[in-house]
Amino acid sequence: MPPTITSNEAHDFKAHYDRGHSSPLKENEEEDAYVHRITRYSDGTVKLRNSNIELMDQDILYHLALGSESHDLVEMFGDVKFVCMGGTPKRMENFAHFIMEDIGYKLPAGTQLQDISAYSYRYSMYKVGPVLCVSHGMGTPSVSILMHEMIKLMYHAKCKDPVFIRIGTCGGIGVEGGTVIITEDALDGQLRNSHEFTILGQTIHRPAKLDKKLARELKSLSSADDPYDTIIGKTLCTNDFYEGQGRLDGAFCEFSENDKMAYLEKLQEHGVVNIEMESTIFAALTHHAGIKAAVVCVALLNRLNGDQVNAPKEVMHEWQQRPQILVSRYIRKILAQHGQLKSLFGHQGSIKSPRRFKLVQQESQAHE
Ligand code: R2B
Ligand code: URA
Repeated sequence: MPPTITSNEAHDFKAHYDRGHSSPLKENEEEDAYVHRITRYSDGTVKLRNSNIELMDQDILYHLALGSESHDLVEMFGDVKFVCMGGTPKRMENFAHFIMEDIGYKLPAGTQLQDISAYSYRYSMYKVGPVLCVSHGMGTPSVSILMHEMIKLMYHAKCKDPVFIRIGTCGGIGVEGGTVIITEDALDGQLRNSHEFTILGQTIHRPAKLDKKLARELKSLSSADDPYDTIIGKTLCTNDFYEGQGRLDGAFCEFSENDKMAYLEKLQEHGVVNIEMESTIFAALTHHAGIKAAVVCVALLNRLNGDQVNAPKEVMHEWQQRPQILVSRYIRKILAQHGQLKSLFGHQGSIKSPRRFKLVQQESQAHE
């Protein structure tokens, strides 16, 4: 019998923990097994840690412009295996087109990708078969709202063992612009591997744990032929881009360049290789929901050399494709393992000959 989920799982988990453990490794395994037990039904579908939801007549996912009774969420999203999130609507739209091409997913003739959450005016969402591409905005509050609704969406849609991956940008520490960084541990501003929540006026921490095996698997998919490095390291997550990341170029700055460099060097000694603004909440909420997750970012600059993001637009555009390429390799690999990849070799959607397609397009445009 699965345990009944009480409204006070913090105590539940503490009691479980207080029974005494010998090694940290064992503690980790036990914690993972416990979280898995309370977040999955036996068929792998997502179980919520909130019994209020199933008692509600309907659940409106307000910021996604979706509802459990207004939409057939099982029909719309039941096949989702990968949820890829990134900051901007445009990047996620680009990723949706990229992954569509890469996994050889065909839309029915005459249809095109649509922003499913367009009417929310908050986040954007594109679905390409088993891949959901969602924008999450900037900073932890924005991600937090989205994560609650995405996890509930997984539950309502009866998705089985979904994997969440954040594809983002960051500042590198001691790494060059264009380097791809897979997060090993997400740290908050005080270098704690957790995310701090204030709930009913109380401060609580939830571990900001990502799936280490998934991080290694992603790293293994980087190629010696990639004209850039892909590394694994610790990520600092801040609540601000300027003072919070030790920049000298905000509207305010009350520390010296020496203070800034000493701070960045301290981070480096701690194994921190990049700074961004979403990883702790993303890691804490996926971990709390028992969802396997990873964060893959590209560095837009090396913060040891400066603060301004000033690489040319085309260069930045190419850099931002790099995490997408890695994640796409992973998705292709998993789909291929499950015999769900239509073609591994340069699939062109419904285009038989790209050269002839181009000619036909040019011909049509000439008659516009
Ligand atoms: C990276 O880039 C954004 C700030 O420019 C923020 O969302 C992040 O994590
Ligand atoms: N995103 C950040 O949060 N920091 C940077 O320096 C660059 C991108």
